[in-house]
Amino acid sequence: MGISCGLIGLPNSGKSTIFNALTGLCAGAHPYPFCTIEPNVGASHVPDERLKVLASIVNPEKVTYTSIEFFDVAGLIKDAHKGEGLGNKFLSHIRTVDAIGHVVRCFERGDITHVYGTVNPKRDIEIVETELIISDLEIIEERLKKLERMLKLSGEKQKKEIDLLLKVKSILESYSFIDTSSFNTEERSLLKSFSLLSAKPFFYIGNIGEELIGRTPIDEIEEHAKKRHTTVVYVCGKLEEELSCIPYEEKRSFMEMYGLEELAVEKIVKTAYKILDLITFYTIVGKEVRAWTIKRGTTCVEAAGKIHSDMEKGFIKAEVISYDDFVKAGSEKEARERGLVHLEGKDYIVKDGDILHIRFSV
Ligand SMILES: Nc1nc2c(ncn2[C@@H]2O[C@H](COP(=O)(O)OP(=O)(O)OP(=O)(O)O)[C@@H](O)[C@H]2O)c(=O)[nH]1
Ligand SMILES: [Mg+2]
Repeated sequence: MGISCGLIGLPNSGKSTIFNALTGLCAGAHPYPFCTIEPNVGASHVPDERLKVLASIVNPEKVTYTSIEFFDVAGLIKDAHKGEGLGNKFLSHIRTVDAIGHVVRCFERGDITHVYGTVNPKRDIEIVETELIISDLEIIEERLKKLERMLKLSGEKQKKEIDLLLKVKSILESYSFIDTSSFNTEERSLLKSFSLLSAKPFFYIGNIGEELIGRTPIDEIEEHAKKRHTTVVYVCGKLEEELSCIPYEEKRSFMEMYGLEELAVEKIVKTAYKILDLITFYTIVGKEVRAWTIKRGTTCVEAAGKIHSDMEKGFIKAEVISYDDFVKAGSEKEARERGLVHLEGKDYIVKDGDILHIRFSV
């Protein structure tokens, strides 16, 4: 199972266009605000050059990429929490995603309405982030009201939760996001239950016009991203949407023509992996070569559990070959003969690119 990413931003910032580019789907993307009402959901393969190389060596019947799911929701505008535009209730559709991509309109096009008249990334980011924060504050305030009623009847546990929520509330009221690493494990798990958008890893997606390809970064977004300790990816949504509809070989020559080194899906997936601190391991079993996504720091037995719960329960050892060693050796047999396969126990921390063969017994 892969990861999920929600796309947010002002109306007409290009969320659905980018969603289409990422998933190859055809969600409505038109030059009028509030085109998207119901959320669009779609998935994309996680582009993986190493998996391709492994497949070319092993020649399996099946190659299984890991996937990333994208959610495209309605546009947020100022005072959405008071019901402006489509309101803010639709944000519930992205409360369970792993990461958020905030689409910021940087392309100039007079015929595509900007709800505030001009292209102004800094102002737009602040409007959207204010609404996210207010939406989270609504959840916190509602919970606080409930807890305060309960406190009259009971005790300590509620008191702890109230203290935590008051702390989070004051962070949000200062227009900051929640850095979950500053809370202890118990607080983090409690916080997780509220699915706060402002506590999720996020990044900005600068949606640029063709004339800006190769002419980024854009200072005002970069400055804001630095303040928020995150990163910016620049894509030309419209061009990427068109590229997603053409065959692979032709795509590469168009990319060259436009001076694009990577596709939006490659940039966005890479960024999502980075901010979520994810790595990939591989399995070569029978006729299948497969990629798996895990959090950096995952142990071998936990990784085995990703493949199958029986492998976790009955874990004995794992045979591990690094991707580089496998490619150098040219085959699993040769890698074994050269002594490049090492046997690891359940506490071994899986490294990016490891090829695992789990020995288990149930
Ligand atoms: N020129 C240009 N047009 C774009 C770009 N990205 C999106 N558009 C156009 O902008 C319009 C709005 O794009 P959408 O993708 O529908 O925007 P949205 O953010 O999903 O809008 P809502 O669903 O209304 O919130 C469409 O006509 C797109 O074709 C871009 O990079 N360049
Ligand atoms: Mg849309």
